[in-house]
Amino acid sequence: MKFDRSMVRSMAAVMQMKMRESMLRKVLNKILSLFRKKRKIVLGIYGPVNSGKTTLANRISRDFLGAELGKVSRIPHETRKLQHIENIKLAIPGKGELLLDVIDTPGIATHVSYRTFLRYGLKKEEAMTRAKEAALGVIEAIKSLDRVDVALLVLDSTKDPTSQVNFIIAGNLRYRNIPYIIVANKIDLPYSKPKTVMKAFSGEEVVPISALTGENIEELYMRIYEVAVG
Ligand SMILES: Nc1nc2c(ncn2[C@@H]2O[C@H](COP(=O)(O)OP(=O)(O)OP(=O)(O)O)[C@@H](O)[C@H]2O)c(=O)[nH]1
Ligand SMILES: [Mg+2]
Repeated sequence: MKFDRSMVRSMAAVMQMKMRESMLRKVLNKILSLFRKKRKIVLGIYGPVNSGKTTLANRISRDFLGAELGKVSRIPHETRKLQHIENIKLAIPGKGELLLDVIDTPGIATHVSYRTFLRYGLKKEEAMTRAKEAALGVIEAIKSLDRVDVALLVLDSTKDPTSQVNFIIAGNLRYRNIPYIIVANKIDLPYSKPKTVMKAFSGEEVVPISALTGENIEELYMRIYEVAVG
């Protein structure tokens, strides 16, 4: 078969067009991937008192920034103000990156009494101040829901998950359409029952972890990424 000049010219034009198209596609994909891979969200950590929220926030902070954030204590209502960790870069191999601003919130309780703190050896005055701050902390935690994109509901998997407070928090998150993951924490303890948490919240996403030892934490990071980015 013979090619005349006009055929060669039009073939060259088609090839040039295809090359331009492919370059354009590459550039577009690059721009789209920037949007896809560089999302930023606010991740709120919620839950009842003593479930391990600050321990988890500290683990996230240590894993990504190399420094801890807040004080952990066996005395309830240790966190009484919001604590922020900013610009955590969550990179999931083969998937992309997600920037996180993390908020560790005060434990939510339906009943706060200074008498609880007396049992932990606090003096009456200290206990009363702590109770007042704890009650304000609960309000702060609930108010912070307004600026959260994804939430972790951290539960102590050694305790009965069907408490009023757990259902109130989950109900609030659902009502506000905030996607959330239930974290069944403290699985390092022998009497931990993550399956009981799964049963109580059947049909919901539950990730068992130990914030203290780091067990299964990578799975949680992956799920945060998937819930945020889809
Ligand atoms: N064994 C075990 N203990 C944990 C774990 N996570 C937290 N704890 C312990 O549980 C207690 C409460 O932990 P915090 O991280 O202060 O809990 P919190 O939910 O932030 O508590 P508040 O701020 O008071 O609401 C501390 O004694 C922690 O060491 C865990 O994964 N395993
Ligand atoms: Mg705390």
